[in-house]
Amino acid sequence: MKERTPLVTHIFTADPSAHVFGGKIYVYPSHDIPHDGEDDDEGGEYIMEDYHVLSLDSLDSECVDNGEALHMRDVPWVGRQMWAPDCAYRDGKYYLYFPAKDKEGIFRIGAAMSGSPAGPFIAEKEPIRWSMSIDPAVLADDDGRFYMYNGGLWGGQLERWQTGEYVPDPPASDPDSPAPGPFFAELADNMISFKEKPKTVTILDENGSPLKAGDEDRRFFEGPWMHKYKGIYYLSYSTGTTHYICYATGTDPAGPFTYRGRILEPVIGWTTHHSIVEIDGRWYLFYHDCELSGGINHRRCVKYTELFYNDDGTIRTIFPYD
Ligand code: FUB
Repeated sequence: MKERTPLVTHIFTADPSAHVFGGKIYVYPSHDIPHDGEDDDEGGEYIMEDYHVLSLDSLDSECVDNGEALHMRDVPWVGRQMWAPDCAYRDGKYYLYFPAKDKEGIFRIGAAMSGSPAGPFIAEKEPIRWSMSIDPAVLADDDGRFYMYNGGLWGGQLERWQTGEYVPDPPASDPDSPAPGPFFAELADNMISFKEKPKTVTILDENGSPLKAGDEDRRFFEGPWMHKYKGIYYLSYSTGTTHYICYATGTDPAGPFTYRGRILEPVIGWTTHHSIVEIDGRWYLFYHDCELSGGINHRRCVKYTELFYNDDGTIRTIFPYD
């Protein structure tokens, strides 16, 4: 596959979570459905109903669409909008984590299981207890523990959980107040439940103060991803309204993390969403844009490009069309 070109063109794909399982590359994207409806601030245009797992033997090979891996018709609790998923492997089983609105219109995270990284996956009948909001990403840490990071503002409903309870119409946040962070929870040994209620992760500025809600160039919006490089935890995420992929680093998986910079400048389209994975000793960014559809926000395509670290552990900013 060529860098910075769509991995597949026969369907629209977004939100790629990439992993190496058994020496092969697997990409878990959302599957955008074309329609003629309007965009809105709640993400109503993202009406996805199923997942297809993509795979590549290596970055030089063609990308294979392994077909439908899970459909909302087979998940009893789901009402609509199956958004950005991720996958984790433990003890011979693959676990797909996915956000969707339940029948009441509240985003929850579901889990589904398979013996194959390409699926098909069998979903649990209920969402994960205490789960809320969108965009799960799971880190398999070196010590055998698994952590989920997730959340998203606006259509992702993160503002609605700031009291710990679901509030359908929360007051607008003060731009000088600390920005809502993503949720963090350790997965239990069964991989389909949390050990305890998710906590909020804090992202600090260079002075050790929490990033503010009005700091739209740097604060968390959606699409968290966690990877480890040379023993340091790298939390990366989209800034949404300003369309950057940024990152923050820390020494504890639960945070706090300190803002370090930008990984990806804005792409064609409103959303930006990514994952970072090591393949054969080099590091890659998987991301999406709307190039394939000529800029239609809900018709996206997933791509990859190499990512480079500086000697001090900072990441070189990627300009996607240079
Ligand atoms: O794909 C639907 C939503 O758009 C995702 O959950 C967000 O991260 C954004 O990419």
